[in-house]
Amino acid sequence: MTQVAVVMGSTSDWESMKQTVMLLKELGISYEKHVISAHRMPVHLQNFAEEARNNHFQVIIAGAGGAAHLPGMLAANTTLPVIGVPMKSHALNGLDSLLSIVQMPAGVPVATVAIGNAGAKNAAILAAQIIALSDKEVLTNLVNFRQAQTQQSIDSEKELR
Ligand code: RP5
Repeated sequence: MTQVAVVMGSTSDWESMKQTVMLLKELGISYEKHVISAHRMPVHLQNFAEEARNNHFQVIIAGAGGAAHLPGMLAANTTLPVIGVPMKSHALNGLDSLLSIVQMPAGVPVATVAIGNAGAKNAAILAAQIIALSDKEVLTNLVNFRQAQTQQSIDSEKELR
């Protein structure tokens, strides 16, 4: 059973979304990655979202840019948690993506993270935190990840000396 679906609107989103995949691997979470464009593949999008729970995914992470309707339309068609990652677009630096993803109407939430690489990484960690509610192995990986991150920050001070 694959735990997380990583969906992106275009292969052009991969540069950022590979950060998500790298962290999911580090946290020991299984994933599938898919390119599904909300505008160019609307029927695929609906079918994928409707079948996501039956396919045993626990969380969907969706990265999209510009008129970024992918996370919202996935959320509209599933009761699984959807985490939206706004891509840093060329025209508006990702502000367009952020506003498209974050401004969901009441009733259909998308957990929206930061624009670009930080958001792509945090999406993986947030997915891990959701999965860790019922998965002790992932919880252990998450705790170890946090401890290593804290230690790195402590050690980084030495570079200033
Ligand atoms: C969105 O449009 C994608 O998520 C991507 O960020 C943006 C541009 O897509 P391409 O024209 O590069 O395929 O659907």
